[in-house]
Amino acid sequence: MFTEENIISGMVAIVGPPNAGKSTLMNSLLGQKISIVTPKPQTTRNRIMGIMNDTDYQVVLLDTPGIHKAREPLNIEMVKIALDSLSEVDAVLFLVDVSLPLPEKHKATVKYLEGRKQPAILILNKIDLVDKEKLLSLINEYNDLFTFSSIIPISALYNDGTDILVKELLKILPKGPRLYPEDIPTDATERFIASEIIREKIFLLTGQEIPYSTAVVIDSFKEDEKKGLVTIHATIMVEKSSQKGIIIGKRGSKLEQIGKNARHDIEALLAQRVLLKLWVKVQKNWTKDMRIIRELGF
Ligand SMILES: Nc1nc2c(ncn2[C@@H]2O[C@H](COP(=O)(O)OP(=O)(O)OP(=O)(O)O)[C@@H](O)[C@H]2O)c(=O)[nH]1
Ligand SMILES: [Mg+2]
Repeated sequence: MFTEENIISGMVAIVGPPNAGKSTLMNSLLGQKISIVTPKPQTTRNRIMGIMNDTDYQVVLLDTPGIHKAREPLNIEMVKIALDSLSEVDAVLFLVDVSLPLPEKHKATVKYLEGRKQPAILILNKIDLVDKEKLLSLINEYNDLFTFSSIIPISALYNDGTDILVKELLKILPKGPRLYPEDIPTDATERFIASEIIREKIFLLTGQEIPYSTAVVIDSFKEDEKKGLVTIHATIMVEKSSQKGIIIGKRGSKLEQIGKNARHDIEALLAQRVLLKLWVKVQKNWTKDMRIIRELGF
């Protein structure tokens, strides 16, 4: 029997360059979608918690924004969130995309792991895209950079190798009581996840700088239990009026599509019918304004 005091219990940060598959891995380990995923880099902007529970362990995962060379205030804040998460955790999963060569900038990123006492596992993700030889040469290159406690090739998308990853992770985490109740998969509110789902649809349905110039604010979130209906009002903030036009689209078609796709996923999340009303507002250069960035909850 495992008592509440002697289970394996730890916090784990998933860090790495943008687009490596960090959010995909978190969702895959949880068996449910908590973090949004898109093919575009810099999708995740916050620290998103996902909690894995079993009879003999609790692993609290922190999905983080991609670590990159940031210039704009919003990006600097995102990288800070990722790096700060390193100080909160018992272990680090450093995730990279093996279909890309090991660039100079990864070498700089690995430096952030140096001098820390927590163990770090190197996760080579997207192995479905490369052959074994490429994998072996990458393993050698990373071994020269840093002493990882282990190196695990996986495909987060196809859930391949993730069982081995969990086994390795449980070996390096401490024992202790659960940090969170057993029945909650995340500390994120439904409100926050709804705003992220809307942002995901914007990332998927718009191009160029638009995704990076948008933020989503939930203005109201009202549940009518009798009707089994949740009414959500949300504002999409953009930086320029030209972007407002693009998000709205011809006769409102783009905004309608964003709303429709988002509503579909939010209904699945809440297991209720959802009425989603979206507005678009210009908030000049908000990505450069620390005050607004803070107001948005970063
Ligand atoms: N082929 C393949 N694609 C993957 C795999 N894992 C993730 N992807 C894809 O890679 C893209 C980025 O995935 P995300 O999970 O959003 O990556 P991320 O590291 O969270 O990205 P940011 O939040 O932007 O830093 C998406 O298109 C995923 O479907 C994988 O194992 N194989
Ligand atoms: Mg992500």
